[in-house]
Amino acid sequence: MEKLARTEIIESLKSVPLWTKRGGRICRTFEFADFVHSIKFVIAVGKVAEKAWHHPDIDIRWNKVTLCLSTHDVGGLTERDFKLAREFDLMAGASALSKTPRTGKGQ
Ligand code: HBI
Repeated sequence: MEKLARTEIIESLKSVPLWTKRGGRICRTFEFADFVHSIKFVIAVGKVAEKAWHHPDIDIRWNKVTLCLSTHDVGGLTERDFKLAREFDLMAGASALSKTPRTGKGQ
């Protein structure tokens, strides 16, 4: 899969407004009710990531989970990263215990 150009990244970021570009990665911090719900989310993320064979960097801090995505092979971002980011957004939105405010924008 091809590395996205700067303008393509700006365009793709519109589909995941809660994610920010940090260097060559896109990241989002998800907030949950407590540690148990963070872990449940991470387990669900792990299953989806393994199936897609595309794995986010994961940082767990009690009720907050930060996911970062990049495509190592190309040394940057591809459509695979954005596709998975959108999937993780849907999963968090579907979790009754997610504390992410529902803006109705892009979700
Ligand atoms: N996960 N996020 C991410 N990016 C990759 O490029 C990637 C991955 N998981 C497995 C994978 N690449 C494999 O193709 C090998 O690089 C191990």
